[in-house]
Amino acid sequence: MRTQVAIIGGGPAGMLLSEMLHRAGVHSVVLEQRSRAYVLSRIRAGVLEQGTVDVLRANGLGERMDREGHAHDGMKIVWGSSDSFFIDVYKHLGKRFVAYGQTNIQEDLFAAADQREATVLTEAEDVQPMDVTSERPYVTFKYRDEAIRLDCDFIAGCDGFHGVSRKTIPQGVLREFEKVYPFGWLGVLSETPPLPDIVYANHPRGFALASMRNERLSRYYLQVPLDTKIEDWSDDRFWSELQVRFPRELADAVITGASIEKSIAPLRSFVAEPMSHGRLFLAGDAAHIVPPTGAKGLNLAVSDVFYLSRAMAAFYERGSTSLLDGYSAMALRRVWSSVRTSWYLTNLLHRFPAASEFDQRAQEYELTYLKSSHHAQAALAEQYAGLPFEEAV
Ligand code: RFL
Ligand code: PHB
Repeated sequence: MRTQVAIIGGGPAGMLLSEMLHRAGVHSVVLEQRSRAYVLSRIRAGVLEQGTVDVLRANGLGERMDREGHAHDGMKIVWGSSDSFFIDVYKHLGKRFVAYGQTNIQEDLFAAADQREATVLTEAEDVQPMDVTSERPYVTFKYRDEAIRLDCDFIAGCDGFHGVSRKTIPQGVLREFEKVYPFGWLGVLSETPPLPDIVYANHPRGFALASMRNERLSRYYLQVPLDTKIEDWSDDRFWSELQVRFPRELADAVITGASIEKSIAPLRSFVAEPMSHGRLFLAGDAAHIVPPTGAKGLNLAVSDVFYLSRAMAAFYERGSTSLLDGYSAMALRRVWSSVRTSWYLTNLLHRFPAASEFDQRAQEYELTYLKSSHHAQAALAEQYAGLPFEEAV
């Protein structure tokens, strides 16, 4: 088999890259190790930055998002019994967010791929990028018991944190930066009307978050210890713990109901540098992970793909390699900005098991400062909104 770009991983990064390359007249093949049903069953992100929304719209993926997504202006932070402030991203930056599930984006991407009869091979096994530093890289894999070699000009590693692509970059070239947090998030999806705003709560019993997918679908999270077992968390236990962690009037406004999904995710910050090696280019979670506190992971996958598809399009249109050469440095500027913001919000909003009384007081006074300072709120709004995409130079 031969293609121009072999894309490993059919998550949001891989499928969006395939769509954007197609629109630039570049052919790709997507190799995904899981089934489509499995990929669609993963409940993950929900909050899209304006830049992400713009990219999706510009690539024909906005129709259902604009119909079913829920636009909002910012997020609320609450702590203590009643302290709170609203980070008004719209007021400070004129940008809005859209709550629209990653599952829906993934469905929209598969639908668009089907329409253009894209080659998306699911349940591809033993996928392996080969000869990435040569002019003629290729990918080997097994598909329906047949061993296949896919020759290509470039390989895009969009295979998430546990994928194979990053691992082919040799030690000594790759630098990894990592921080693991001593807790996880227990998430519940329920068919109940959400609270009107996204609310992040810092409470002595731990962090809690209220979010949404649409007017009839809510998403809530609780900070839990890493050894938490899902079986120990009945719906009743989840709702009563959530209500304890929110101030009274918000707790009373939470409409509870049966969960339709419940899962636990560990929290981690991770960045791999550089994001390219020879003709292999990493995008999305394959290159970096953020704790979900800033709602940045999917948005970073989209900005990586925006830069990478533009760089590949420039190569095929004009034979220019300068954007490909600069891809890693450009993508990493935005990555580190969001990595830092997610780390900051994680520290601000969670209860760390080993925190000293000093740490606790410092955290409380950081919240007090944020509440009192217009400038601090403007700075946080700018970071939460995500940096604008850089122009091609
Ligand atoms: P994905 O989604 O992990 O997709 C990678 C794909 O690659 C496949 N794969 C392979 N295929 C072939 N061969 C191999 N060897 C392969 N190894 C892996 C996998 O099966 C998979 O299909 O990475 P991608 O595309 O980079 O997308 C990243 C996002 O999924 C991720 O950043 C977000 O979900 C993070 N995230 C959030 N991001 C946001 O922007 N806003 C949010 O509100 C938000 N909330 C969240 C989140 C992530 C969470 N969890 C569970 C980690 C909330 C949670 C709870
Ligand atoms: C979500 O809706 O799933 C969500 C919202 C905000 C976050 C993380 C996840 O910070």
